[in-house]
Amino acid sequence: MNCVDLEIIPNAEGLAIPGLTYIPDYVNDDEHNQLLDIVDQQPWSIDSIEKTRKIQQHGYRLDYHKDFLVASSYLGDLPDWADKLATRFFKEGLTSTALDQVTVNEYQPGQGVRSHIDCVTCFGKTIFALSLGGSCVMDFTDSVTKSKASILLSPGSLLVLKAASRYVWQHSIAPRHKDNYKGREIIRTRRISLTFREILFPHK
Ligand SMILES: O=C(O)CCC(=O)C(=O)O
Repeated sequence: MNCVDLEIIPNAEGLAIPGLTYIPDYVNDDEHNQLLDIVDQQPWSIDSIEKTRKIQQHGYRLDYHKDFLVASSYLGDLPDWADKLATRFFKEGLTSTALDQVTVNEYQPGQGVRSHIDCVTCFGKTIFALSLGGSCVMDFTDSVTKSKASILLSPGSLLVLKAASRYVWQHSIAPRHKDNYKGREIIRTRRISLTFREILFPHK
């Protein structure tokens, strides 16, 4: 079992964002559909930053003020489906630390997420996002050089952010109904992302 963090891997699109790994079809169609079914059987709440998007939280409940985590409360062990994925990430060497928080994000067409770097003092060095449902373009901006890059997140894909892609590059999803990607128009449909993080002390 390889539990060592992966070195920088050029993603499939050849993006020059150090530390970004994009794995298309990380889950197969059956796993994808099962995950969507499970998520859709759980209650939703409203996220505390954007105030419009629906979320579900597992492991820890997180409350933010602006970008900063102001409170967390332990909710219990991750549910089976999340624990299985977190264990798989660990076994495959995608993370060397245990992930203990999962946020499920729902994006209806027209919804997005503002440009941000995940709170550095609140979360560990690797951030995961597994995409389900519709595709969308995620935009990246280097906080220092202001260079920009975009990546298409397809259903079943896994995005792993570490190193500069986690600490230097901001990521965002524009609130729009369709994306243009490499000359292709992609109509947004409901997208769900499963984000996995490690909560750092003293935030837990
Ligand atoms: O929807 C995603 O894939 C990313 C979500 C995100 O950036 C976040 O929850 O901080």
